Amino acid sequence: MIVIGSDAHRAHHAMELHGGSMLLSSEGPDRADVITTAMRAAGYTIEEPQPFDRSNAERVHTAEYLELLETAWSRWQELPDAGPAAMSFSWPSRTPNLVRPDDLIGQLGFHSFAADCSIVAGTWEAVTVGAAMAQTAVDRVSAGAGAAYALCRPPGHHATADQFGGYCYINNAAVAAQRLRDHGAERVAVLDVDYHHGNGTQSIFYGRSDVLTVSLHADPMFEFPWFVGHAHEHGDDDGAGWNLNVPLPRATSFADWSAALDPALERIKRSGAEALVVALGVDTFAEDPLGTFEFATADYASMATRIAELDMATVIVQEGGYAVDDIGLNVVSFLHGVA
Ligand code: SP5
Ligand code: ZN
Repeated sequence: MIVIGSDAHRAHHAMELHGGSMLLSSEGPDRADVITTAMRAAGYTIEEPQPFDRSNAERVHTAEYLELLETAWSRWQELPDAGPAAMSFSWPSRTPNLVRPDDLIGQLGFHSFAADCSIVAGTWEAVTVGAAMAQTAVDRVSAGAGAAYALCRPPGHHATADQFGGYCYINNAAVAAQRLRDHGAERVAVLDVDYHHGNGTQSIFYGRSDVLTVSLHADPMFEFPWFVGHAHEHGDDDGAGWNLNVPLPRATSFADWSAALDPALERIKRSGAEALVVALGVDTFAEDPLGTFEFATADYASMATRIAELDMATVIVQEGGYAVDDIGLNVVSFLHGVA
């Protein structure tokens, strides 16, 4: 198994609105540091990514959105009352014909959808190196490696073409899927196993049939990202029939989740996809402070073994997982199951 990682993620630790206060985010550097330590202990060698390919990211994100991510922190510094993290206090209402404002705070609102997410000094560095990991993992798989894992941090699957949220800024799974397409795969499937719905990935490919998006997740009737992630969302236009959501109840066991995986794997087989991207969140773990599912460490190996039975070239990108003490063992369990 090829593993791509970097310490550049440490530059990013944002703030999030929690219980009415701005707190240091649950999505912190310790997550990737613990995964790195566990992987090295398990004998994996971690390779640095190649430089970030911005043109590839611009195929799934708008240029003006990436530019905001890149410049927001320095623009924020110029504000007289700049606090420790750049974020808006106002988001677009349900109104057609929205206009992107010139003002930084207005643009931060225009380009985000959740107050669990903000921009700090190292955000751009971390998110571009994270996307570069996904890109390098794709390049290795396109060159013939069976599977590669990108230790991305922060995660990506909530980020849409032009909005950050859910701790996500650049959608690494979407970047990977697009790059696999651009390297010649006629069709690509994304399987999102994070506890939360992969709303960003869904939305980026919602009108396209060349990238199948499949997500198993906590029902948005009770869980973030709310509003989307329902079973009736099948895709639009050319993408009609190319999105599959499997919302699941609170406290879902691995046995029940695994049964729900059957139709998802069948859909991927039937799609004719030539490559697979797995958006690997381990916030389905029983001890996860953000989740309600009841998975054990060994379940990630079972999950991976079932996915590996698809026998497809596979790029795995790291998404959520906040039970930091166990996150490394859970990821290693998954990777062992793939091999
Ligand atoms: C990638 C991913 O798993 N994103 C999840 C984003 C969920 N954000 C909302 C979390 C609300 C709970 N906040 C708890 C903070 C405790 N420090
Ligand atoms: Zn999650």
